[in-house]
Amino acid sequence: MKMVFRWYGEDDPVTLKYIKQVPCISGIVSALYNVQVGENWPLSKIEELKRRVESKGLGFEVIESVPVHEDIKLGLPTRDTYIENYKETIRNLSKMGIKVICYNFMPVFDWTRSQLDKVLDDESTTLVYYKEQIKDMNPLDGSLSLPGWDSSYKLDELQDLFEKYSHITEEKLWENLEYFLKQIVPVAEQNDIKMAIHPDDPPWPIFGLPRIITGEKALERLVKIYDSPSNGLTICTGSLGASKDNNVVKIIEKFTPLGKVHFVHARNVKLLEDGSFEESAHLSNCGSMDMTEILKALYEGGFTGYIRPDHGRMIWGETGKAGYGLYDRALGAMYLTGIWEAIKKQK
Ligand code: DNO
Repeated sequence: MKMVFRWYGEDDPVTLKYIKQVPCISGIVSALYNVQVGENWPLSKIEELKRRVESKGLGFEVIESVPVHEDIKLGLPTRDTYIENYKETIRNLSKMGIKVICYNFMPVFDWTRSQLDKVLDDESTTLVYYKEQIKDMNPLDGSLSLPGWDSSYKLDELQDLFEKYSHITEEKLWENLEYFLKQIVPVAEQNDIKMAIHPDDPPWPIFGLPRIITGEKALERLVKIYDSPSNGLTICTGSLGASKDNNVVKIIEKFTPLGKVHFVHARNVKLLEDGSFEESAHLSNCGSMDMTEILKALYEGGFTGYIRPDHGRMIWGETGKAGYGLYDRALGAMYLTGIWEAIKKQK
């Protein structure tokens, strides 16, 4: 496995220099943040990012994410233009040495939490999803700003999107995903790129919008849409693990030996009685996920892909992008690397 770290580009307070100082990190996961969703990623901009990352002695082989335009998810006639752009982006990324592209198919909102700064007993802060809080939230209120909330939408655009999605059943969303993949995957295959879909986070419908990449059955259906090593998965332990219905270890045991797991987001979540959850430190006894079992399943399945520590708490007074500070993620990366080393040496 290759341990990588997410970096949000020049504006990220966590610098490449600091990331490089975490000894287990071999590469960066990033994206072009100033290209509009649906537009083609220009070669020159990708090259610039690659140069920046590599100049610090870090690898650059994973993109998270190339976002999918809503018209593709909605199956609108305009989708074909956006799909062509996506193909061009795949070709350009391949030219720059990218091996894995992470993407998701969540309507409108990406990952969603109800609070970003829940204070824990140890006075660190973390991201949480409390069902009670979500119940009282109205995305059309306009003043909400949480991760995954695309603040570039104006209120009327958001209303329009909600109206359009009111006609999209889960089955229809699957059809639109299938249409997309059947065009994208062959291009990825020709260009030696592995597409890795990220599960929906949380893995259930929110605000009346459909969500389909929710668990084992969905992943099975996904890989069957187009049988190719380029049609694969990002296993996000915290997203899948947020639902009691998902057995993350079993999911890993199933898909890793099939060569479908290209990217792993490793993080822990503490599940609460009512189906809510809190993000915790990576350590197994801080949450509901058993990281040793997770890594064992990957190891035994022959995993050779990329893995990154996922959201951490904000600790030691660090400020910045909630969940994406340096300290707790670095602790997580070292912890995961330690487990991996121990598993490997015992074999
Ligand atoms: C959350 C992330 C997600 C992820 C996208 C993948 O922190 O794991 O935002 O980047 O959903 O497409």
